[in-house]
Amino acid sequence: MDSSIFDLISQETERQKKTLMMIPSENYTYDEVRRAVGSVLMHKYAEGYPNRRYYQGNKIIDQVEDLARNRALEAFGLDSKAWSVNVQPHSGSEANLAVYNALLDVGDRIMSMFLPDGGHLSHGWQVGDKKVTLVSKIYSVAFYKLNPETRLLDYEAIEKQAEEFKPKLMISGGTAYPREIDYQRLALIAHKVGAYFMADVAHEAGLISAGAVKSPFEFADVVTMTTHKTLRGPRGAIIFSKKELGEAIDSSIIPGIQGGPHLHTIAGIAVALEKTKTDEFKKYAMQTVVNARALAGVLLDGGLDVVSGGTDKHLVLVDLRPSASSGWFVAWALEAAGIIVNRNAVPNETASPFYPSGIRMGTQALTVRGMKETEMKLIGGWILKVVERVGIVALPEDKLQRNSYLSEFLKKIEGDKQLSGIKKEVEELCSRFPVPEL
Ligand code: DSN
Repeated sequence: MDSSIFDLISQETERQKKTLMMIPSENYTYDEVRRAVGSVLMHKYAEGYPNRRYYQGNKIIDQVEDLARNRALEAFGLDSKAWSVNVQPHSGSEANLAVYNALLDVGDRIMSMFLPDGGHLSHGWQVGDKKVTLVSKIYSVAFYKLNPETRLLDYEAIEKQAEEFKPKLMISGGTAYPREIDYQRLALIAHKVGAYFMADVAHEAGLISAGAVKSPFEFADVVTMTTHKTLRGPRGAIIFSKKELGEAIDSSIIPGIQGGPHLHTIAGIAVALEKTKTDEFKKYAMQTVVNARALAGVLLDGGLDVVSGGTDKHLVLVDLRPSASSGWFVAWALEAAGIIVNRNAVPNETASPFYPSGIRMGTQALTVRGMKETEMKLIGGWILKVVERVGIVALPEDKLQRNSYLSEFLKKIEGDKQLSGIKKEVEELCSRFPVPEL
């Protein structure tokens, strides 16, 4: 036994049990998924697709991938005559890249959401003229922004921009937009200017499958998602496309950008997809949204600037500037209190990506533990106390740029009695709501 690694895995298991997992892109998966992902399927090479492999010995493997594909269609209520599905992307970014590679030529135009407003790196992010992503080097990308007042998508402005920019691909979705997206409206805009419409629902996938938020499938040409967020599967991704685009997307994955599929992961995805059919999963998805709304309400009542005034899904975004703080201070102080969130850019961001102005929180993993509105009130109350405490113990903003800053600040919060008091309460709550199957 490699005790170096397995000791670390044990420590990480304990950390996951004793702290509140509130990063909206994380979740606890199922024991069966962990077993599938750790199975002998990882020994097999299977370039190609079921019944069209470049390697021998794939009769069983083909059944695994077919099961995953069929379950993916079922999980989202899709007809195999109208939709194709590819379960091989190794990640969400590769899924998106495969779509661009299939549908676009070098230099073609993409229109996607501005990253600090809640978009995603893989949608072609560039900083001014600085092309920081491969996608921005290959394609010409323009970003739509949120209305700066409401911090909501401004469909009229998007329409105007699309008419001027004339993208070949319009993308919705990202990582930090807490509200429902009007997929019908975006599809209309995209199709009016002759663009494909791709909905990236990495965050919402599980909620969509359960009917807890709107589905893009009626309107989009392509839908991409990761499998490990609200969907509760292993790390991976899926591409759904209108039937006529399926062949191009399959070829774009292999030989386009990937080699052998990770069948162990695909088996884990299949297990997670089957679970979406259960009443338990549907209840989890609905309660996740109820919990996020409850959490947002507590934070709003406590005087925090909850972006857009609330949420329609699993995530809550807080702009800390009106509280005279920053995501950097608060995320570390919350960690000292056993509450794991991530610091995040917010709409109208004025700070740098490494020291952004907000924090982003999700309720999906808390809900998996069985927590409900009562617990959200408790947790929201702790978050408010931590923000208040940071206001007292934080170092001046100008120190943010110093290398020694983190250790200085951590030392300060390490011995802080109020934070360690909350940490004890968090551990007590965690022991009352154990993580299932861990
Ligand atoms: N890193 C994911 C998130 O946190 O939303 C997106 O890739």
